[in-house]
Amino acid sequence: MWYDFGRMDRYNHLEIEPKWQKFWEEKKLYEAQDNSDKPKYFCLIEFPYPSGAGLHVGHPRSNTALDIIARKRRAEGYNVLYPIGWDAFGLPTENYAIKTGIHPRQATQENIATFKRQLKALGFSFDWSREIDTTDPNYYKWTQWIFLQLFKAGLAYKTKMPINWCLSCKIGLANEEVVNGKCERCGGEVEKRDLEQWMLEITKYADRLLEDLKDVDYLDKIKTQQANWIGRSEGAIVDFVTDQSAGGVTPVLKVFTTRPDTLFGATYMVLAPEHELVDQITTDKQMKAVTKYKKEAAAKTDIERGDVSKEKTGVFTGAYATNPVNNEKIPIWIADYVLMGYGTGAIMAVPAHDERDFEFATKFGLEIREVVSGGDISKEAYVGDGKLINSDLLDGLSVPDAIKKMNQWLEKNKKGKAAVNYKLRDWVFSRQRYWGEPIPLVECDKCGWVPVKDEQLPVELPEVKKYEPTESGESPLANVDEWVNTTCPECDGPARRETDVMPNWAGSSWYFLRYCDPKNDKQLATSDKLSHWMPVDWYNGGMEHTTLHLLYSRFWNKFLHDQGHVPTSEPYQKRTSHGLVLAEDGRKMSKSFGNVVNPDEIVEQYGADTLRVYLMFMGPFSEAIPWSTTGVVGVRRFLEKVWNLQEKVSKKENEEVTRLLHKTIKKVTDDIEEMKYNTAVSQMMILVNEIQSADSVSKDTFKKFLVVLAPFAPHLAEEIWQALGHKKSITLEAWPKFDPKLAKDETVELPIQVNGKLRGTIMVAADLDQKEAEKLALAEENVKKFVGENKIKKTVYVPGRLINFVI
Ligand code: ANZ
Ligand code: ZN
Repeated sequence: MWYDFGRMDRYNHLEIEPKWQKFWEEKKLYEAQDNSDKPKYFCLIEFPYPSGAGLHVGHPRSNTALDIIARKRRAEGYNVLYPIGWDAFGLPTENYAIKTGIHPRQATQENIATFKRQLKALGFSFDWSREIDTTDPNYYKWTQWIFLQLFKAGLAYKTKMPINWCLSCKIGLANEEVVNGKCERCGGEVEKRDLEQWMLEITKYADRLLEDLKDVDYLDKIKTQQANWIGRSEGAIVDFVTDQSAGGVTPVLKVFTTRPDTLFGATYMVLAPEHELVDQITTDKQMKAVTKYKKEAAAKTDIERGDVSKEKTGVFTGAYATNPVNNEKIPIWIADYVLMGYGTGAIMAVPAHDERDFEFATKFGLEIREVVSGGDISKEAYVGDGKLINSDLLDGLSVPDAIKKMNQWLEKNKKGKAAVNYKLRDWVFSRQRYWGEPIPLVECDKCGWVPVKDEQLPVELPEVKKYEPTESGESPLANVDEWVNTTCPECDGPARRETDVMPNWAGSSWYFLRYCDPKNDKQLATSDKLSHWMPVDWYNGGMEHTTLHLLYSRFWNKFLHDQGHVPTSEPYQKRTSHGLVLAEDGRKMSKSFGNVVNPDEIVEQYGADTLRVYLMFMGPFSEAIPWSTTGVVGVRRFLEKVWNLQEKVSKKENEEVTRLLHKTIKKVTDDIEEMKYNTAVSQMMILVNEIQSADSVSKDTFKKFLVVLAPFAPHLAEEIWQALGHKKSITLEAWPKFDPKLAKDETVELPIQVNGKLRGTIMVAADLDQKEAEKLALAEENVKKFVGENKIKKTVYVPGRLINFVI
């Protein structure tokens, strides 16, 4: 007998799981080879932020999904890189330091240790030898180096920016960190403040970031999000000359419009309250009202201002501008529905064809002049088949033609030109905080901003006693005189270090590159290794990161590619996303709701394999699914059944089991590629039930089943595999092939009717598709005869039941 009856006692995950984890690690089974004849495959998950709360059961959903891909690819003969690391700079750790006085580095180390223990207990096939940590000076040295390349290429600049300032966190927030006008982190008040900020000119890459989406395999919804965030609009910039000249200069207002065809319908103009020309053009009489309005607008967030449901407000500046197409004088207003950060911060208002303008004009009694026929001016203004009216040279043209003609006219008469505008803004790359990468620049009175020399990188974070930002809003680093005061790398004169640090998006914008060569201290990675591994073949992460993180990292990769440091222009060939794991009560898991599931407890009680298989089985991968303890127990039962199948192994096996095995191999093979993990698992359950009710299963069938189960439940599969007498890990076993004939559903006798009368039958697969069924049915001799030369008007096909031709 080849198996040991002694093993047939309980399925003891507590004994099995740590044992095989140790075995895999000792054998270095998951270490990726930089030199290998095998084709490479780079699987990537978003590296976690090691929070104090430990691993969340949501993390392993994505990790397991790509672990399954990684394990399958190894079995298919690929040299796989499936790395892991820590995105460890950031606010929670810093706020913890402020509260407890524990250095963020120490807290980070402790959190990493916890995460590492938890991830290892789940048996992921990460290449731990490539572990990276964004807060390690050997890592952030290269983050700083990349920043300097951007600076040297003219893509980093410092400017006063109105930023969202949280009064209690004392930190500048990105727009998406402001939720309903409040700080996303603490819920506190947010106001606008002008602060000097380092900016990265991502807008220079807007076109390519949009254009190159066609070359990558991202889920459609992800491409859409990227495109919407970039927000490309085609239109024109038009110059309106004002009537308020000061000191001999007449201010010219530039507007961006997507509808230059409607210029004859522009009956007034609106400037954003912050527009730089507001004070210059406002008449004395209107100055008081304008100043008051500007103050009120400053207190609102862009989100409030853009809210279409809010009643429109605004004031007249007293000034007029000339509409370049008809020389009409139109009034200039300021209103907060025009945002400074978009286009030119000024618009020509066409109330007949723009909803917001319509509301505004109605409220303030401004003229509404229709210039496109067929539109209901009170609602959706532009109707596709409308023709231009009241528009002189444009009359009778369609909207697209009128846009073209007007753009030509503007250019010819030097009153404007066709233009493309993007919603995408430059990236605010400064944080006035401590726990981030220091920006490696020095300010010298003589030389200005000077990059730190490469040999002097990394610029390490100095020790500080207090982590709070200063009252002035400067970073706590500003208080460390010995660190701040330095010498200029250019002229050796006295100089000061930049005290802002980088935002938490920095380290994650290039980490995939570092995985290719994590220990290199001469460069961020050798070109050989980058060429070997890049691009990432499959990247999975949360939908919440498919806008900014994806855009930022694509930008950095493109820039580094342009500079000759990186082989491909796009970093990720394929990008998918998982849904959240919700709490059993259907809400988000949160400490404050007391509904958090701790993965440690699940691993302890049911085992890592149960957790892994459950996370894949719980529901469609892309959907948010509530946790279910009953579901976990059900999966555990399934694995116990697998365990017990060991008793059934014999030389014999019935046909049904063989057939189902091949079907299962096929389904699991296909489903994994489409991330239909839940149906892959249910197919394996069907097979296991079938074997259980059969007398026996052949060793060959059982082995093949274990190989397809292994990516899901690697510990259990390995245990049984080695119990079957194998000395080598199941990881090294090739992915089984299926026999397409056996994998097919049973064949059925399909009745063929012509005009409802039975004319023949054929043997076909039960799930045959319609096209094939028609072809086969029409080839049948008797059917051929009855159909003859007649035209088939209609075909009714019920797979497995019948096919009927109506002639
Ligand atoms: C005249 C016009 C007539 C407009 C019409 C629209 C319809 P998208 O498509 O999002 O790019 N606009 C321009 N700058 C703005 C700003 N800073 N704040 C608020 N609105 C602004 O939108 C472009 C349109 O939004 C522009 O085209 C402008 O209004 C407005 F029948 O100009 B339009
Ligand atoms: Zn200098």
